[in-house]
Amino acid sequence: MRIRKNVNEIKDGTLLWYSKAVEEMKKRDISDPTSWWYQGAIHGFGLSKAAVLAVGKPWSEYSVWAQAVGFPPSEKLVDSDFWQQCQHGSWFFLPWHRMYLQYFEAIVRKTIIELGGPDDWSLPYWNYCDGNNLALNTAEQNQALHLPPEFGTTEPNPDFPGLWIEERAFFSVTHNNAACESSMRVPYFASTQGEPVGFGGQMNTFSHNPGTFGALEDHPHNKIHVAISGAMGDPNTAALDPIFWLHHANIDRLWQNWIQQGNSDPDSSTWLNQTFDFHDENALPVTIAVKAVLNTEELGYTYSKNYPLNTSTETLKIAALTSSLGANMFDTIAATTEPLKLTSTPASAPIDFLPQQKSDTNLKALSTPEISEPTSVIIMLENITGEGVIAPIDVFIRVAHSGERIQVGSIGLFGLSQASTPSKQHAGTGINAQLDATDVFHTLRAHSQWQLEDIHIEVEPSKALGEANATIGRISIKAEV
Ligand SMILES: [Cu+2]
Repeated sequence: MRIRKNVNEIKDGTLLWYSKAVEEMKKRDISDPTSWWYQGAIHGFGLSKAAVLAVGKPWSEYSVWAQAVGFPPSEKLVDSDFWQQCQHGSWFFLPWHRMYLQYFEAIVRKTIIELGGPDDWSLPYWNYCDGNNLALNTAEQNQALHLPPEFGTTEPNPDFPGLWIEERAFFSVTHNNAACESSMRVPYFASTQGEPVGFGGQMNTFSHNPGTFGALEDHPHNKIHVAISGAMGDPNTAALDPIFWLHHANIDRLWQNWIQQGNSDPDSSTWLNQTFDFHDENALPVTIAVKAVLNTEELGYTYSKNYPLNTSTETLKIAALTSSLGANMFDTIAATTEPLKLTSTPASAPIDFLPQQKSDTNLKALSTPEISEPTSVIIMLENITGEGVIAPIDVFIRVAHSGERIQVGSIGLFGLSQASTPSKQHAGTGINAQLDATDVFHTLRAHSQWQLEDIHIEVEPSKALGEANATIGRISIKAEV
């Protein structure tokens, strides 16, 4: 049994051999399934020339892919069943990425053996969840939020040139963006449209372009992608950053841990029998079904550590929300009437709400401290469309008359451009996100003189937008009824 280890705890040659293998795989032609380029294109491929800023130097999908050996690839390759396959906004997100990692890891291992290295190389994982781990001291927590030094900081680490990518923008993530606990507490895997999202995502068919994300996919997955940003912030280039694979190993580990904690995968045959196509380490095509990847030990690997519940500094927001599921429905109590465009520099924008008449009881329950029954509240941000790579967007509730502002959470728009572009399988209606605002509402209603009509919702990108843009189609507040 191979063990995938925490990157911050390995002392052996794992990263040195990874770096050498990446350099070797980059020398291979983009049409070779074992090349770095082909492996990246399995996730996504695009040739947009729209400029994106990273470390002050503009880049585009085109400029990243033009570095590939054998560029441009043939049309036949681009349109094949092997490229642009990543599953997002879907209950196939977790199994597809597990398959993807497994074949990638085997290709890297074979490359390392050919280079004269060990025959048991395993992909390490980057455990940014430790950034919120109370069992660790502050220095250890902060270390977990930074890329391992081997990947380079503002320039490549000279001993590990293969682990660097020029198009990487930010080097650390915030505690908030690394939050894992609330997703780990969602007790069911799949959800349907309009429900609070499940751990693993929405029941749908092949889903290359995202719409609504599952809990784990939303956070920490998406937020880590856009917090690292650069190539990692765009699904069409993300897998070309060597850190991508360590990020996804952590996501894969969290799925394994979630099952070990007593939760269950879907038993639907639609999910279990869905197949996907890849190439193995000998560049031979393989077709594999979801049901074949549900047990990592049967696949020959496990992880060095489990996710410890109850040790996080994070507030357990989703737990409150999901505990009431089944018994209660959610009803829209207020919504914006016009789309909101994000501003180009970090700035906030107030949104006025028009509370709807029929939800009188909800309004009362939300604004009256005397009513002790907790009412779950969700903020829905829908039809978010735009272009480019945008760092996590912080979402706040502001009380107009007092100016008091409380952060509800943040959203990561990974795959924004793809979700905004109509295609064969996708309407291009953008990304939908939801945030649990229950705690914030209960904090607010404990304050005197508070009225629901008095609140604004503010959104603020955590980094300047640069060339990117985004518009939120509609923001609404839903409460339990
Ligand atoms: Cu990803």
